[in-house]
Amino acid sequence: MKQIKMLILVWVVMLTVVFEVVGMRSANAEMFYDRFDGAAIDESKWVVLTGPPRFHQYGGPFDPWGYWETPSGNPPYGTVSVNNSWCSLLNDYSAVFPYVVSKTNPFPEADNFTLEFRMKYDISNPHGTGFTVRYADSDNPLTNSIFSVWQDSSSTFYLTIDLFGIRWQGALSDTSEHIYTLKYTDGKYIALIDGNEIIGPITSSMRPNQIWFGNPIWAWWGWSYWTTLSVDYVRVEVMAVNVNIDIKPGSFPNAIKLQDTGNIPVAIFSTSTFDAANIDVATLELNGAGVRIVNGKGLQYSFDDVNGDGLMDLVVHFDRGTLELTVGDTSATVTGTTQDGRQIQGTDSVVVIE
Ligand SMILES: [Ca+2]
Ligand SMILES: [Ca+2]
Ligand SMILES: [Ca+2]
Repeated sequence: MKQIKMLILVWVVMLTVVFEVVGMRSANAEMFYDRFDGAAIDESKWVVLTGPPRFHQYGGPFDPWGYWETPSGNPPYGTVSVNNSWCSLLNDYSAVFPYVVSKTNPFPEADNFTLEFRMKYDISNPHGTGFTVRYADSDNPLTNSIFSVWQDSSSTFYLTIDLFGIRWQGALSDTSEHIYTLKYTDGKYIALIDGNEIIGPITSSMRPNQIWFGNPIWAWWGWSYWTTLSVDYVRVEVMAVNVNIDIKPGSFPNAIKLQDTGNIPVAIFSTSTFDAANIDVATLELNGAGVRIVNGKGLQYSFDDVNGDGLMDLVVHFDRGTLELTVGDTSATVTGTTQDGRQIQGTDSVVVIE
């Protein structure tokens, strides 16, 4: 009998676990953000490269292989300036253009992320420039490209977005502002322009560790005018790790009566890849409600194997005083961070009554 009860309990717990509800309150964390709103580019975030060496592509344009050398022609190779909260890269007739590289890795090493930036091309010319996201494991700036936006007005390229070699082509000489987005979710990349998905999903375990924009090459095959570009902002957000939760462990539906005064217990489950013991309990919130603190006893939580899978789960008691649920809401979300700073979130269904 006890075993049957346990099985029913496990079944109910499984039924009530809801994975990743789209459009829920988000626990995403900003990891890198530059709005370019100072008097000059922020050199704590970017390395500005307006001099040698430059990358000499063996075969000329579009050859990813080559070597670094000092080009003929005197630096600086154009200017990098900040005006009206846009960072602009500019040159004129020559074979070398400035470029800007992220100073440290702007991307997370483990979690899902979203990169978003607003950029516009000011002029489109035969020598192309762009914005590139790559895994930099060598000196070659053109290999290990994950995502790039590129434009030139030679016969080959228009506005081009490239995700692992899959290309989307836009208009010739596009000088409109666009928001470009790269999302990495559970091993899959997608690319978006102005919110519309245009490439992907593409599965890859390769993670970027560098951004550059401008152009690092020496166009040794011919002097010409450059495509110029401006960037309004660059933002990288770390997406929260989805965890499995059970509001009112073992009971369903999860009725929340607003007139009640008691705590709301929530189980946060451990899995083979997530240990609930790593959660920083003080950071947890359930739709505005914090973990209950009892005078002299501190935060109200305990560890228990709620679903009987052999892994200890965290059971927290939320203080409903500041709960922001209203009648008609159908789900509630726990957010918080782990002790090593990863964002977590988990969602379960609720029935909210007066
Ligand atoms: Ca800006
Ligand atoms: Ca429940
Ligand atoms: Ca468990």
